Amino acid sequence: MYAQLVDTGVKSVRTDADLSPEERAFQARIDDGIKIEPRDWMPDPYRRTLVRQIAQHAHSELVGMLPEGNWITRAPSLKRKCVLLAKVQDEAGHAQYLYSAVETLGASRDAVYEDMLAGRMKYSSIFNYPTLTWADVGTIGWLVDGAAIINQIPLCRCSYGPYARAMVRVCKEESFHQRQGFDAIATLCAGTPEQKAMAQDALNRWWWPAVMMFGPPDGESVHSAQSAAWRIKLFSNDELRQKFIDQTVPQAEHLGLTIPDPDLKFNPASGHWDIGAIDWSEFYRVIKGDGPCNRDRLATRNKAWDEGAWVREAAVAHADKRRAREAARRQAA
Ligand code: FAQ
Repeated sequence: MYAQLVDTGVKSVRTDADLSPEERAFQARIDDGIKIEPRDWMPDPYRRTLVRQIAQHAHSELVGMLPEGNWITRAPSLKRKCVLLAKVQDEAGHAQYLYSAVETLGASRDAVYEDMLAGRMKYSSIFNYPTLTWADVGTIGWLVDGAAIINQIPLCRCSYGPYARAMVRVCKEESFHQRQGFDAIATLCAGTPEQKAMAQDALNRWWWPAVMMFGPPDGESVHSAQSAAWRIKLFSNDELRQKFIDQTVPQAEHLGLTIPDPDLKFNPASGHWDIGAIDWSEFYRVIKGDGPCNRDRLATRNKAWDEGAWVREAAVAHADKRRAREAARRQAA
């Protein structure tokens, strides 16, 4: 069952003539803006696309706890430590909502998770970069959560009900995360020259990976056309990337930081900021498993999974015991 639920890559949009009557009715519901719910009929490729995207999203939240988690014991003040603890915990919560959404599609949470642990399923490229200084933590909030919100706000209106509803709360929390990151960086920028230099160094290292987070350019995006037809994607990778750039450049200017792109310039004709060439070879290297931290991240997640086996077993034993006790009580009544 599970093997049939993993997306094998939908490369083009099927035309109306290719669709069965059921598929045509399904597409009409989507075109009318009606949400698809777990018990509704849906074509297998739609289900597989959602399992792939939502599971990858869930894995990203969970692996995304590691770079910032690295700084919980070294946060510069009690206030920053409390904020960071709460933020990292929120990301675990996001993963839980998303794994629950995956389960509504008939896939098992353990199966998709084990696929990630074995390197068969992806998580976001951005979490394969190291957090070398405290400024990296603020920069993740500012840029990575900032990018995540831009990508995820449209998902609140996507066609699959459980995914759309999960995104509403996630986006509210991400918005708080983005502001706390901006606040941490603003504090560094208003501090000593060394602190400001630390913020600039973090921006230099995170800018391009954040720009790449939105996925390959539209011309190379394998899934975009079909996902747009199914209203899973409401904007293209490049459209969202441009939105992020237009939003972030003035923020960097406000902070007195320089975006590490000598070709960055405002284009009065388009009303957008134009950027220099993106090094897509780096992106493809990272998503194939060869980024600076890919091996570390997977090793850490595998270790936690193995060492947590007894917790999972105890939870199942406890649930079985409660269920048996409840059944006995009902029989006696
Ligand atoms: N990293 O055809 P497309 C966060 C893959 S959450 C790795 O364009 P699609 C919160 C893609 O999977 C961040 N792989 O694909 C937080 C596909 O490979 P596949 C995660 C990537 O799905 C903050 C191939 O390239 N957010 O940050 C990436 O239509 C702070 C071709 O690409 C989501 O997952 C990438 N960046 O569009 C947590 C949002 N980009 O699957 C902690 C939901 C592309 O065929 C701390 N996902 N690929 O093997 C989406 O919106 C979409 O899946 C995209 C990709 C836009 C990411």
